[in-house]
Amino acid sequence: MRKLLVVGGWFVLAFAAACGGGGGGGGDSPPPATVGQLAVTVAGLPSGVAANVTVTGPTTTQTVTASATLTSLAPGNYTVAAGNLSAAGVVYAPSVASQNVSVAAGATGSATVTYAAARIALQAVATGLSSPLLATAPTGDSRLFIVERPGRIRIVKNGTLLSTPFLDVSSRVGTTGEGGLLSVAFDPAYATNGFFYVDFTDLSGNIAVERFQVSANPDVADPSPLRILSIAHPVNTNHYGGLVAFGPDGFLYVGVGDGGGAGDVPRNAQNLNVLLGKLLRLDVRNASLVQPYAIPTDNPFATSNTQRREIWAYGLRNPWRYAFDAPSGQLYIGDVGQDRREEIDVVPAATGGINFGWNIVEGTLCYPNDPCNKAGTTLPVLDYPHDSTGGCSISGGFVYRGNAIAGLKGRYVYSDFCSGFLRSILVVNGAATEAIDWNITSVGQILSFGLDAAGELYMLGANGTVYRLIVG
Ligand SMILES: [Ca+2]
Repeated sequence: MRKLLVVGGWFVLAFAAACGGGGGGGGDSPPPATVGQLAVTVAGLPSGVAANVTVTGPTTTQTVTASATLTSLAPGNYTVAAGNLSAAGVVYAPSVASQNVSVAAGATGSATVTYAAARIALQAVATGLSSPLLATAPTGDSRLFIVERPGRIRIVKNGTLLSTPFLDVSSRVGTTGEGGLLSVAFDPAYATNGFFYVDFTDLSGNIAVERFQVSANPDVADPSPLRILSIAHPVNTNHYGGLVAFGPDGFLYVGVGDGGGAGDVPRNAQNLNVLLGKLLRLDVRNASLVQPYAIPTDNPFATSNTQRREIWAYGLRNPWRYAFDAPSGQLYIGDVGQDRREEIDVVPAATGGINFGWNIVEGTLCYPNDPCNKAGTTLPVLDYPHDSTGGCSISGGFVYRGNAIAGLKGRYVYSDFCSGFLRSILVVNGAATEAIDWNITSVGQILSFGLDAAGELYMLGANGTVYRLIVG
């Protein structure tokens, strides 16, 4: 059954900010013959709300917060870039994020930035699922594949949740603590080779990565596995990590938690001799029983005899969800915190060997107390507290590159298991900007996100529902 939960709606405000030449020499007066002017009109914002507009030209970059005429400009091409903003709980998005204007000597160019309130609604595309932990699809595939924690992968096809699982490994999956079937990654060449990879905890609580292949029926997989990787995870039943994903480089990444408990007492995350508390990078293109994976030659410890060659990055506590954003070449990691901070790390995807700091730091704070030596660690671009404004356990999402929601383009979305919010940031030059809360409060605990082949986003609720993000 499909349900539509309308959280809000796009609407254009009936009023517009005052227009016209508010600055400099005035829009109606011709500028001197050697320079030009640019009249920027901001529309669609309530009175008193500052626009988020940046004008960049040959020799200047200026911030515009309200309608204004910029004077004494060198002739040439100017970019008028408009970003999202939020005011009084409402998100405003520009109709066009960037426009180019030519400014000629002795003349006044013009640009109009029109804002409208942007709202996101959630549309249920599958209900009655058992702890949906990931939604994904092979490249170019219109189906949506949903991982259920007890050990099944389900398919939504043409709007219908198929009753027969694509894969059912529940008899081999342990679900104690945070265990379960935690993710699936389709091979970049799935259309031709039919391979996909899953990450799960076995009946002993150890971490397993296995490869499967689709059967002659495209909606059902062959149940015989090829074991790629096993990682002992004794004692504790939390912090498995659990996401497998292919990078833009074609290698398989495996997020692995620190071994669990609290505080990483064995200091696994900083120990380069163990795979716990790491992001691993494997070449599985020629996977076989004899050699399940190879080490990419540019892994940071690829030639080491003392450190694990699988390691791509370290100092992670529980990288439950991470995401590659190919257009920007960035890797986003939502690393779950201990008792104080939840964090988002954003780094160039092609840079290996980064130490994300756990358990020296938790987010931006020393762990467990000041002081600490943060040298050599990469701190998050954003962290948030364990309190009423924050949450308790970040559920990392994806950078939105779809088409349905203009106000979300290029932004990284995330949630929190306890708070259930939907928030986004725009990362510019390594810094989090335009932090926005999209005011979604009604769906309870959020386990994870999904991304389909068209780049559209999904929120996965502990209530067993997969919600597609649509314009409200
Ligand atoms: Ca960190």
